[in-house]
Amino acid sequence: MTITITAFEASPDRGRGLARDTRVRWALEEVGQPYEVRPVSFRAMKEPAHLKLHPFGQIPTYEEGDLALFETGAIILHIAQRHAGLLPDDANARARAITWMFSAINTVEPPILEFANAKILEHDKPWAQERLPLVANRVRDRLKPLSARLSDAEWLDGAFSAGDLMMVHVLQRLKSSGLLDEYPSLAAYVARGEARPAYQRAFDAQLSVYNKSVADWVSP
Ligand SMILES: N[C@@H](CCC(=O)N[C@@H](CS)C(=O)NCC(=O)O)C(=O)O
Repeated sequence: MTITITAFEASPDRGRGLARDTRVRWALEEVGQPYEVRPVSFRAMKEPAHLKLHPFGQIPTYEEGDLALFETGAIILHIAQRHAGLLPDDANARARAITWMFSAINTVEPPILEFANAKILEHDKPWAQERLPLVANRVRDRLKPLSARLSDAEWLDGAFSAGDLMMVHVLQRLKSSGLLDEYPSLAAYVARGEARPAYQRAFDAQLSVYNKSVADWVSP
């Protein structure tokens, strides 16, 4: 059955792979499932056809036969439960890997998004310079224990899992800030994730959409 995901028609991060379709692409590459991509414009994301798939008017969405999903946590869990390669067979190890997925999106991602918003969307506010260090420290409050837990292990709990995939993608948003480099084991962890062939394929696929959108813009 064909899998179709949605992604930004024109990547706001200029192909750096931070948009969340990249984590879904990566999961599909890890389990060897082919997929199609339907690019959507910012305007189309807020129109009824897309809102039927995603009530908040965002990307990515996931369609497979008569199943339509939104939320990358749910999408990646669905992929990981149906195909081998992203969750261990042992029931307890599987539950722990799923715990890391939730931890990435519920505990680690929120302060990182708050930090990104403070830097990008709020930088010109009169209170921005006072607020930014507070928000940065909230990120450190997550990175420090995460780095202590990872220690010198390769992945968070044994073999690479959907938990690592989600955590690596969440941490990538910090790369340009310097915050990740304060925790060398986490920076190396992210680099290990990025070195996986499945990640490389996912990254290249999302980059080709960006390059195409630039080409269309230069020569319509
Ligand atoms: N919690 C959602 C977040 C989805 C999300 O924030 N998507 C962004 C792109 S990465 C988006 O569509 N932004 C445009 C908007 O919110 O209007 C998930 O994990 O799928």
